[in-house]
Amino acid sequence: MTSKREFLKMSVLGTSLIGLTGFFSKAQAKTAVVNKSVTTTKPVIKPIVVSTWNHGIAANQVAWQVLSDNGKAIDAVEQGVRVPEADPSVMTVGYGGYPDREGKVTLDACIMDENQNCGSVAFLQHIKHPISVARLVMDKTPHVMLVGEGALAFAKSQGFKEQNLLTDKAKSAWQAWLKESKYNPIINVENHDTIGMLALDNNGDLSGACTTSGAAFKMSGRVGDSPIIGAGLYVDNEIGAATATGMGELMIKTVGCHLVVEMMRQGMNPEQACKAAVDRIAKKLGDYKKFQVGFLALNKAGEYGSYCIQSGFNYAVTDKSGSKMHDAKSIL
Ligand code: SD4
Repeated sequence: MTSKREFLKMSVLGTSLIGLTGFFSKAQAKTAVVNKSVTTTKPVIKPIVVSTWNHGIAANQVAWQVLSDNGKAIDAVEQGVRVPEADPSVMTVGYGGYPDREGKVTLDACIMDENQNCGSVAFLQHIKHPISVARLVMDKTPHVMLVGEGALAFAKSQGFKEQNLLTDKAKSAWQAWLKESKYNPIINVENHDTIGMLALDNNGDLSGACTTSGAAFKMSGRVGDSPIIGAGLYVDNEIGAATATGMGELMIKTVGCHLVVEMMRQGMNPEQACKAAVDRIAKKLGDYKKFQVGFLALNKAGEYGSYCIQSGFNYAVTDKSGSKMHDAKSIL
């Protein structure tokens, strides 16, 4: 007898579900429709890696080395996002990131694989590579998310070394900000650069990673969308994956990346799904024009797309043909 898993595999191959209700029970048929996978007549583009912003090019190159060597998507995204985490010139991710209003660099990151495994850290200080701590939360603990002191203690137990993440440049920016101390939590084109990365490997498996120092000069203890599974990142290996950048509070309120993946499940292509999530945010939030939110999605067929509120969001795509930057479409 056909198991549910085998049946779902058949739907990936394009088997029509219509008319099967006589063969399967009503409940089975409903599950199959709800879980319908991305089907395509075009050849699958793999491997492929996509990531947010200009720093995505350097990050994708490292991810590509893993993918082109037949490596797993989960390893590719972890290795890829470590590049901006270590780069002090990227002032919104990892080492060199802008601090909170108390001058502390606090990092958020999460990672998710093709089997729905995920790991996350939030409000983590003194550790240069939060994504690798998140990976170990996924691989070595029974939990999904560790925060603050607990996340730091876990990182240290795994051999990570504490270091000062506040560079002179970030410290000067914070000191300049302190003169007015005006807390204006608008994340717009001047104040965002989280890296979110999605990859499809040669095996056809999807994974994603997202890492950030969050909103500059945020309140101490503030956590954004980037370490929250469903908000800043989501992966469903039957359908596709999504990641986000911009004002995290808006992604959390709408569980934005989960929404994008669910829209793809309903048949939208990646760009349409990202637009649907941006439109949802715009509809729920009267003054959306003040904010920036950008989604980036990749489906099981290796098709990608993006959408944002403000123009200016771009993303990097790397596949067999090389690397290229794309401008996301926007409402404004
Ligand atoms: C946050 N979404 O913490 C992040 C900020 C961001 O590029 O995207 N920065 O809200």
